[in-house]
Amino acid sequence: MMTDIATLQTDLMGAINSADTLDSLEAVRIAALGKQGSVSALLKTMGSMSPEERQTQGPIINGLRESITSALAGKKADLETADLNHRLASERVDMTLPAPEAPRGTIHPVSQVMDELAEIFADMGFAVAEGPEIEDDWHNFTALNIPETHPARAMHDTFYFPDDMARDGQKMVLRTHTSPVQIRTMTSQEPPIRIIAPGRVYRSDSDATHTPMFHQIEGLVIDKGIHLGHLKWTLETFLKAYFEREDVALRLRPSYFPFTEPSVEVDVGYSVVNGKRVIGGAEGWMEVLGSGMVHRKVIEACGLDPDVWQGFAFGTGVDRLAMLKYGMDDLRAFFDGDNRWLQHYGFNALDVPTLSGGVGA
Ligand code: 2NM
Repeated sequence: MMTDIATLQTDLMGAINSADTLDSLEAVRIAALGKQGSVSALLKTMGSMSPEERQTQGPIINGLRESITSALAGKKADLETADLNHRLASERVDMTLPAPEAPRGTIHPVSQVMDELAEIFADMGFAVAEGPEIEDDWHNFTALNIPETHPARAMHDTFYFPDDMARDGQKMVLRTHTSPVQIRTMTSQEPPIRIIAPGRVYRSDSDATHTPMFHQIEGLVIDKGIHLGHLKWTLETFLKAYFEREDVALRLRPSYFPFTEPSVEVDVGYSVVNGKRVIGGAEGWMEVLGSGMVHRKVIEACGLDPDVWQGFAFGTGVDRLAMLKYGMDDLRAFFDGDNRWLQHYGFNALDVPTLSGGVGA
């Protein structure tokens, strides 16, 4: 029995030492300590031993188990270290290698278009304003003349936060438009105001043409004596600069928004070239913007006197503007993060959009 155990110990130690992979070491462990293992079999024999026999054999068998267990653990650690060292050596990146010919990353079309828009409006004297994406009910709805029961609240498919996240008794929402940024600007800055507010907005709506997050840009002008003529000139100048052509025809249609009176929807003329709609000409009309004269109740809600200050506002979808200018036809691909799409539609990081160089250059 003693020699059996000594032989088993020598054999197992040999097998452990010569195991050169984690898999072959695991095979040795199972052969020794697994359910059907040789050491496990010895441990089981202790149950049928006489007390005297157990007193002499017990420590020997347990000693065997302990030494095999610790030899296995030691060898496992060695193999893991060797494995890691091998990977560290073979997966090393040579930082002295030359950089790839061209940068691999691209500017997302949404970022590119936002830069172009900021550039165009900067030229007309507009500053860029930003605000929180998590808004309170007052800034997102109430100040915009959208009271509790107004159907526009349902129209907006709002993502509401749970009641216990209310702040100052205000229910919190993911902003459904960037208009709360205009409200924040009117309540914190003295007119005259000329701003654009680009950014992410959220609506609980998802299908082939709607994503629950999308990008909007809104503009606001507040000054004395502002009228619909200023609105029309601004939008026409913007659309011609953005689409980079002079033959952009505008069609203004009366509409309704709670925050503007009168409200105006703006269509642009398009023509069909190689089966695709291209802005310019007037074969058909396509809606691109919502706008209007800021409602006097909105001006009042922001603490301004509507008999002194007037203004206009407008809003549109950045993702849709990008699709129209650069010919993408699937909105959902914008947010898939598929590098092949970005390689195709993305922009070179070194092309800075400027008006003089052509914003789409
Ligand atoms: C639109 C259409 C029409 C708008 C109004 C305001 C504010 F804050 F001044 F009242 N901000 N944005 C507005 C007006 C937005 O988007 C389609």
